[in-house]
Formats: sequence, C-alpha cells, structure tokens
Amino acid sequence: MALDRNAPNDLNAFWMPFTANRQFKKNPRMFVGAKDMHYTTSDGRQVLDGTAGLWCCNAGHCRPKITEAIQKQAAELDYAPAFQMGHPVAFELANRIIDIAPKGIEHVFYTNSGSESVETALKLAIAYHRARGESTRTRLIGRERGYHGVNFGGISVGGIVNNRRMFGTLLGGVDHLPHTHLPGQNAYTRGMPEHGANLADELERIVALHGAETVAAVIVEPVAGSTGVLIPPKGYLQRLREITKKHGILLIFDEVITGFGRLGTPFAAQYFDVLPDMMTTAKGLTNGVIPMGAVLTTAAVHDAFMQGPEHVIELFHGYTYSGNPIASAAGIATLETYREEGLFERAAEIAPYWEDALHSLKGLPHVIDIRNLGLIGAVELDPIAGEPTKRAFSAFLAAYDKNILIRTTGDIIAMSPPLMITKAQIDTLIGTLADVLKKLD
Ligand code: PXG
Ligand code: PLP
Repeated sequence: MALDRNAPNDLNAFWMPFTANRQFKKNPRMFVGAKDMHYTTSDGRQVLDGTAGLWCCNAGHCRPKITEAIQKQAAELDYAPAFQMGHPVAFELANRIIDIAPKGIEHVFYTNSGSESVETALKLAIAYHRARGESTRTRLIGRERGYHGVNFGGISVGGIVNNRRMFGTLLGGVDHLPHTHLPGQNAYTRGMPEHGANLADELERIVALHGAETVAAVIVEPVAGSTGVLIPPKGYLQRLREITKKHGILLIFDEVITGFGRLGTPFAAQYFDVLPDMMTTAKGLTNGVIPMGAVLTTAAVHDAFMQGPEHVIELFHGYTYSGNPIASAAGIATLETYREEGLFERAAEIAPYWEDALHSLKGLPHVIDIRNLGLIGAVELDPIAGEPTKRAFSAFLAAYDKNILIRTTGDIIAMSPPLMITKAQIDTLIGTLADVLKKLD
C-alpha cells in the first residue's frame, strides 16, 4: 500500500462522492486489500464482495494477469499523447473489443469513465446527424429513472431526481420515456417481466410531439442498474429499436453496467439480440482497475464523419487520457482473463442458481419485490414511513458487519457479484442477507 499504515490521520480533506460524508467520517469503513471474491477491511476482516466493487470488478480482485500487465506497461510506455499520436496497445485493445462486440459494431472511441462515455455518445449523435445534413436533429431522449453518469448531458437525459434537482436547468431539448417499473403487474418476476413492452410506444407520442426531424437519439440502459435494477419487459427493447429505426433516430444502449459479461454475454445487445447504433461502456472494460471507458459505434456512425480533406480533424472531441497506455494494457489483460477463465459463460451457467437463491428471500420481513437477470439481483424493501432509504441503508450496515458487501439505492438492495462467484459463495451472500433481513427494524 502507498501508506505504511492502514489508517490515515485525518479524513477531513477528501470530500467523498455519493457518500454521507459526516456520518462516514464518524464511523469509517475502510478496505485495505482485496483478492478474488473478498475485500480485507482495516480491522482485518474478509468481506465477500456481492457487488464487484461498484459493478466493475467482473473478473474479481487483484487478478495476476491484469496486475502484471499494468506493471509492465507502466515501466515501458507510461503515457503517449492522445491527439495526433498513437501507440500500439490502444489499437490492439480496440480490435479485441470489436472481436467480442455485436456484429455491426466496428469502432471504439476511448474515454475515462461511464459518464464521459455518455457525454461522448450524446455529442456524437448530434454531430452525426449534422454531418449528414440533418442539423435539426438535436433532441435527446432518455428515460425516467435512467442513470447515465453525473455530467451535464448524462444527468439531463437521466431520470434520477436527486441527481438532477440541485443542478439548475441542465441541457435543453431533452425529453424522457416513462420508466418500466410496474410492481403491480410484475412483482417477483424471475428474469424478464411479461408486462410493459407497450411503454416503448410512448416514444411514438414523444416523436409526434416534437417532430421526428428534431430528434437525434434515444439513450437507455438495457437493464437499468443504479436506479435499483429494472429489467426490461419482454419485447420492450425490440420495440424501441423498431421505432427509432423507423424515424431515423439513433439508439444508444448505455452498457456501462451490462457490458463485459454481467448478463452472461459480452454485452446486453447480444443477450437481447437488439443492435443499437452506439454502446457506452466503462467499468468491466478494465475490471475497474484503471479508469477507462469506450463508446462503441457502427460503421455508419463512424463513416459519417470520415469526409472532407484528409488533413482536417474529423471530430473535435477527445480526452487527454483517451486510450491511455496503462489503461489499454489493463483492458487487454482483462479481456484475456475473461476469455481464458470463460467468465462470461460461467455467469450464464450460474445465473439460474443465483435466481433461485435470490427468490428464496421472498416472504422475509419488509421484502416487497425481487428482480434478477444474469448476475444482477435486487431486493426491494418497504420503506420506513417518512424515512425513505433508511431501512435499506441499515441493511447495508448490518450486512457489512456480517462480512458481506451489498449496495443500496433508495430502499432497494442491489447485488452484482464478480462473475467468478461460486455456488457456495452465493449461499453465503444470500444466507447472510436473509439473516440481516430477519433482524431488520
Ligand atoms: N451509465 C450507467 C448505466 C452507469 O451505471 C454510468 C453511466 C457512469 O459511469 P461512471 O464511470 O462515470 O461512474 C454508470 C455508473 C450503483 C453505482 O451503485 C452505479 C454506477 C456508478 C456507481 C455506483 O448503482 N454506475
Ligand atoms: N481544463 C483545462 C484547463 C485543460 O487544459 C484540459 C485539457 O487540456 C481540460 C480541462 C480537459 O482535461 P481532460 O482532457 O483530462 O478531460
């Protein structure tokens, strides 16, 4: 570790993201190590990782191949300018990503996070139409309860109220589809719910309201994660694809969570057999180890920009760290780890066991819904009257005390373990969660 001791002297300077800072600093929870499926806490406990960090360490922790690749790259070529210069590792990673991407996805634009991938995709959408002479297509359509990171474009198309309301007027020219959460009809569905495909038809209403010639793109998470795990109703994503295609609107799948094996396929686009025009990714691309994201596009999107004199920059967009050598090396080693260990296939194989384990929690105190797909699971709790989020957060704290790491959002417990999780570890995770729920106020 960079520190020669486990505890810093002062916690004041670091303003922590998406954290109750004052509460945390009174009673901090610190990880000081990790290996495979477990974190080590500063008080020496082993905590089973039920969330793959923040949905990102799909191959588990401190995997040797990734560690070695980073060390080697850092000693060989630490940084290369991202603009007007290249280095081989970034090109190789792009090819490897395309190898596992859906057929029809052919290009990779590098970013450093999911939020940057979203901003990039939204800008690409508007610029794409403009490059093709349709400069009136500027509107962006997201969805209620959607999470697309925290930058201005992402919170504008996003639909999580707390992430939006403090930040002014956001982007103009944005509209939202309704969310697909229908607990009355779909509660306790295993996998994809039966009801709600018709909610995609709301896009027709929005398009009619504004005029198709003003709409650039629709962005949705194939499976909504951060908002508390909303699984798309059967046929919903197909319907969105049909309507967007019919009106010449680009469809962007935000695959920051669903990318890199979470559903047992490389991407959700393959799981649902729906080809979007762009996919935003991050997290599992480098196993969360080094920040990196990427926007994947079809040839049609890319080629629209490849015109005019060849010495002129085609797209005025990019980041200092786009395709950073060390991140690229981490990406290649991550994809190799997924392949060599068959981790995507493993996720698909163990998903039915995961589903059974999760749904065994039905009937426990306060549980009002359980949802799952691939290696994603959510348990929704009845909120304490007048104190939303408190019950689930108490469950999180109690779970941490019992050596399991879960995530909560609102009163929903979300889980997304590394794809290497064993059946015995699923039993431990869900069994411990059951104990926690039985004792919850
Ligand atoms: N899009 C989606 C669909 C995401 O899930 C982002 C964009 C933004 O990625 P960055 O790398 O900028 O954070 C995300 C991120 C949680 C949780 O517990 C989810 C995310 C991040 C942190 C926590 O649900 N998703
Ligand atoms: N702000 C300033 C002053 C800069 O010079 C730059 C990049 O050169 C940025 C922001 C953007 O940083 P990044 O490329 O890491 O997103």
